[in-house]
Amino acid sequence: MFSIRQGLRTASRHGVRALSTQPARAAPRYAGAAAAAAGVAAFALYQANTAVKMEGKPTIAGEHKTVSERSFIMIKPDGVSRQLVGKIIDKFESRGYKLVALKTVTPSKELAQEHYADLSSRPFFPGLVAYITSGVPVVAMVWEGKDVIKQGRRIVGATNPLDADPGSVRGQYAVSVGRNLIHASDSFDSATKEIGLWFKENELSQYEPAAWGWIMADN
Ligand code: IDP
Ligand code: MG
Repeated sequence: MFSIRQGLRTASRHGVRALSTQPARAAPRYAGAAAAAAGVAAFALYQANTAVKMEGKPTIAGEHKTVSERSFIMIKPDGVSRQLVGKIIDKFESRGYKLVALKTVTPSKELAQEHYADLSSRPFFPGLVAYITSGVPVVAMVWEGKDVIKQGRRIVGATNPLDADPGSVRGQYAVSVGRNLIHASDSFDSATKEIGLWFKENELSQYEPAAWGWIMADN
C-alpha cells in the first residue's frame, strides 16, 4: 500500500520539495522508477486536496531562511552528567531563540544509530553510539528563529573542541572530540530529519515569545 505521505517522501527524494512532518524513521527504504512515478502521482493528489502551500513552505523544521527556521539541538550525556544544561540552554535563550520543545531521553541503540546513520562507516561509530547510549539521558531540544541552523552550529563550535572558538559551548567547556557535549543540526535537511526522529509533531509548541518582535525585526 502506497500512502500519500510515503509518496511525498519519495517525491522529495526525487527533487520535488514537499511538506514533510513525519519522522525520518518512517521513511520507506525503497527507490526506483515505479516508486518515483507513484510518488509524483501521490504528490499531485496531495496538492489537489490541500490548501497548504508546498514550495518553500514549512517542514517540521519550519521554513528555511525565515524566522520560523528550526534546528535540533541535543545536549549529550556528558553535558547532562557534568550539569552544564542550564549554561548551554542560556546561550540559545539569551541570543533570542525560541524554545519549541525540550525533553530528556535515554536513547536506545537504534535511535542513536539512526541519528548518526550518515557516520555508520566511520571507525569511531561504535564508540559514538556507546557514548550516546551510556544510560545518562540527553536533553533533546528544538530551537527556532532567524538563521538558527547556522547560528546553532556557531554557538556549539567546531566538532573537535580543540578547534572550537573559546566562546562556543565546545570551546568553553570541552577538550575531546569524543566528549564534545552537544549536537546541532548541520543543514535544513538534517534538521527536518532529526526533529522528526526525536519528536512527535504535537510536542512542538506554537507560541510567540513576548520579545519576539524586538529580537527578530529587521526594521
Ligand atoms: P558534529 O557533531 O560537529 O556535527 P560530526 O562529524 O557530525 O560532528 O560527528 C558527530 C559526532 O561524532 C561528533 O560530535 C563527535 O561526538 C563524534 N566524532 C566525530 N569525529 C570523531 C572522532 O574522530 N573521534 C571520536 N568521535 C568523533
Ligand atoms: Mg554532524
